[in-house]
Amino acid sequence: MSDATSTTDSLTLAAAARPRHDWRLDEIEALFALPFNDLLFHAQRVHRAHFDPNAVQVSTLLSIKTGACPEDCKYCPQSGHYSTGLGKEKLLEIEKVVEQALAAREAGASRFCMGAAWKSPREKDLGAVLEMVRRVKALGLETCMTLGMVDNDQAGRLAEAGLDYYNHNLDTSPEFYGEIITTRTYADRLETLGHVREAGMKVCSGGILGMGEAPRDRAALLQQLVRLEPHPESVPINMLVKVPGTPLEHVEDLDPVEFIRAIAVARILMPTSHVRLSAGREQMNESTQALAFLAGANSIFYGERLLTTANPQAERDRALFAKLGLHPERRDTCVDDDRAQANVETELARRAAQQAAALATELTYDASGA
Ligand code: SAM
Ligand code: DTB
Ligand code: SF4
Repeated sequence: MSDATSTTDSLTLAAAARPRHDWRLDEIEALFALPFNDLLFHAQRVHRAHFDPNAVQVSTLLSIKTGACPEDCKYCPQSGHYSTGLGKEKLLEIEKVVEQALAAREAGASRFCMGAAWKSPREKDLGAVLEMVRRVKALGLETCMTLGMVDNDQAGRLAEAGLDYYNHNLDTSPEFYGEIITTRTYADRLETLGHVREAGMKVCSGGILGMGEAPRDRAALLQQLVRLEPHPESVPINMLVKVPGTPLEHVEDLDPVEFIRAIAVARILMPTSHVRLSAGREQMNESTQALAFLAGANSIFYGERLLTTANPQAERDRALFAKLGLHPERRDTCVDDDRAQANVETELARRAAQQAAALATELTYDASGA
């Protein structure tokens, strides 16, 4: 064994035993520079110390408010600064959200993530958002929201309504950040993450790769994430989805091997966090996805849509899981199973009654018009 490998051996074993927050940039860069096989071996070993290596957490995403966002994130199809063909939509009705959550539960998701294209939630929308959390949670699903920046009071109210996770990404390194977003600062993002943590919610925070960043930016992003105490419970690693009309539409592709390296390093640095192979799977082949799971990714978005772009069809993911011998991870218990089942039945009965009432109105209207 070479000296470099044995040093990494003791570093990664120690990291697996006691998560660290003080990784230096040169240490992180050294992990990135390992021979690929060594890196994957270390990552897999750390992964196995904390997780069932064949279990993958499954979340489904829903955009509850799409488009016309005031922020200028260069990667994002929902920014009002770019012409991507997305119109401005209103906040979805609560019933529509519950309907989609029921479908996600039926399809096997354990977490339901709701995203809004806001700088931050407005008071007039918060009541409906809180009700969405309560209703989705009652179905026995874990709940996650991503609504932009939140203050202490908003975070507290979301937590009180039963929100389990709040997603707010750092996106990239502090050094590259200004090239991508000018309308909110890195410090703003860290402040929101602080409010989420103080309110007692779990933190979901990660970034996007393939935006034209340098290798050092990928290491520096991970360094920022590991500085959070505790580490984010959920770390989404997105591969940029290049959407026509956004300024990053024509950026050069990131080599998939570099993407897998970042997943493996994230796994080593944050040994007890779920690392999510997030946006970009629709553009990835099965082998790249298999390597991502080997590197320690243990969460995905499941269902044919992310927020506004495509994700693999559920059927394709089920086939991939079967091929790789993976299984969905069981959710954390949020409400007890019997109560969740009773709530699901109440929601289904409510839906059936609404449909019957709508049909009756239609028939009455037809009859009176005849
Ligand atoms: N508006 C909220 C915010 O940004 O705080 C929440 C929704 S936003 C769409 C959630 C995350 O999706 C972003 O932070 C970014 O990491 C990711 N994202 C957005 N567009 C993407 C793209 N084209 N490719 C990959 N990830 C993307
Ligand atoms: C995250 O890190 N990725 C998700 C979720 N958190 C909200 C969003 C991906 C969005 C991809 C582009 C789109 O579909 O609009
Ligand atoms: Fe708005 Fe979020 Fe898109 Fe940025 S990433 S433009 S904040 S929806």
